[in-house]
Amino acid sequence: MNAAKLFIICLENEGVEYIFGIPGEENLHVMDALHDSSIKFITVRHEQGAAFMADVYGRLTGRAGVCLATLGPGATNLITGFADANMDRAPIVAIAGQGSTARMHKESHQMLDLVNLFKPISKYSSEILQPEVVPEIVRKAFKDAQAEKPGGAFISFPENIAAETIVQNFKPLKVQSPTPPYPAPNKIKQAAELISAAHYPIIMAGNGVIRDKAHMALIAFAEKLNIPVAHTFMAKGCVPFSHPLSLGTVGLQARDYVSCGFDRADVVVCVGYDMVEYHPKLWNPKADKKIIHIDLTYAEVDAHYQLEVGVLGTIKQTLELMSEQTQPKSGINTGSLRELIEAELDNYADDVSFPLKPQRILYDTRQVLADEDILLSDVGAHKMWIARLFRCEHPNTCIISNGFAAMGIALPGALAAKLTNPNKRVLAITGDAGFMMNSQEIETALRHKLAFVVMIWEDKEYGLIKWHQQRRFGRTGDISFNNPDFVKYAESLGAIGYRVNHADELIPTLNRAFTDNTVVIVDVPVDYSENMRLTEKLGELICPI
Ligand SMILES: Cc1ncc(C[n+]2csc(CCOP(=O)(O)OP(=O)(O)O)c2C)c(N)n1
Repeated sequence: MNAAKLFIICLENEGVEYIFGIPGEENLHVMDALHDSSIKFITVRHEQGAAFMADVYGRLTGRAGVCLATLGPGATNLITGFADANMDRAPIVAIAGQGSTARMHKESHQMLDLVNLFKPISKYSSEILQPEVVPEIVRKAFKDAQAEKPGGAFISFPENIAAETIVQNFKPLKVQSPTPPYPAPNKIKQAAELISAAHYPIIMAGNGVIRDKAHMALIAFAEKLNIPVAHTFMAKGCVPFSHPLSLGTVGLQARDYVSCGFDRADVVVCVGYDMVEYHPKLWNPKADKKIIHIDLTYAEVDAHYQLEVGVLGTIKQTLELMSEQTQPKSGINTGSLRELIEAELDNYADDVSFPLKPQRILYDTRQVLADEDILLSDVGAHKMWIARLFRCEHPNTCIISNGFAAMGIALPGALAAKLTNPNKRVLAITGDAGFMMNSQEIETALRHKLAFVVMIWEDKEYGLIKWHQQRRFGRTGDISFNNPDFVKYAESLGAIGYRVNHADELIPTLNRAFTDNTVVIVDVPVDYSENMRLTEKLGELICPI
């Protein structure tokens, strides 16, 4: 057996089902070993697509998504999707071929120091320099990638080492994951006393709640103590939008209705919260809130995130123990904030203006998608609207990248979502710019018979950047471009394309797209004049009592 074969056996041992990637000259042995394996290789059209697929696979399953590239340019193409997974806390393992160790000490064709290139964007980055260490490196990569907070692990595999014959009988290592600490009783007591004495506590839930599968415990905790819950973009669904204690999504880098809840709060209970998404300065500008940090990992240091109490342990256990010792709150009314968001959506239910308003698009989208279906957002102005207004009822049914926030994730992400959830309908919503960044993966999806719908919000501009320019400087520039005819573009790839020409066409078009059972592009012209209208409205926001 050669080292490449042992490597693949180790990946099987980790439960790897798919590798997303592009084969290259320097990983011929690894690719060849895959022929005798249960692992399915998904050949993609750009390594960035492979990394985004592995990113979303990791986010949805909690198990590391795996992507593969060749050395040099193949590996550098992985970087954006890999960094996105790392900062969105999605477990990912990237494997790159590497030139022979006999040419590492000098300038050589396509050779880069990949281990150091990946170091700042990963939790672990290493190179296999002798066949015997394959089991340890693979195990460590998966363990690190999957442990809280999950992220990226990178393995460089030089071609001559992959080809080397292994003389001894090396086997994969036992798969073990760390057991989280039991929350310390004195910390639970302190936190419970703080909440009991609070005038207006509020919960800020982050994506850690979903990763720890603690959403039911969170809902029970909030209900028992009658404390309202706000959540970040990536935690959408940790408490159902329809829940009376749900304050909705925070994270628009501006004030929103939910900010009123934070203004009032004296104690903020941060559960699985990650400041990479929403900086504490935005919700704790005077650094005067009493903060309780509940998570599997200790808090990041920040002048606006100084803790009163930090409780480390599984989120479920912590919340259960705390609720037993905390006095329930009374008289907290969250209704008015929720009603504002609901009214905002409902007001546009019958809006027939064209191009379509973001509110109308999201109202109609919710009519078509079942609560369990999966919506993936790309990055742009559309993401802000989705985060604010898309009514999400369950965890992992509205996937937003809000750590690294890289454009181009939604389409390859939809492929991974369909692969992992074949019985759910999957919709990617993307701007026209983000769509063009990875649209080549439509061919990959078609080849693998993975059916999903991609809705493009077409404005022929970098919409979010225009919004920022308008807001900051009152004038705009260098943000316009032309698009292909998206219907013909879809058809040229073998997919189906529709263009919505009237507001009332959106629902029937989406319904039809889902029954087409292939990759379908739905081109929806969007009216982004609503962006500045929203800025103005929120700028004048007076908090309801
Ligand atoms: C890879 C990448 N490049 C650039 C950015 C910065 N950026 C964020 S949103 C945006 C514009 C997105 O335009 P589009 O995809 O058309 O969506 P829209 O804002 O119009 O909804 C840009 C350039 C980014 N987040 N990611």
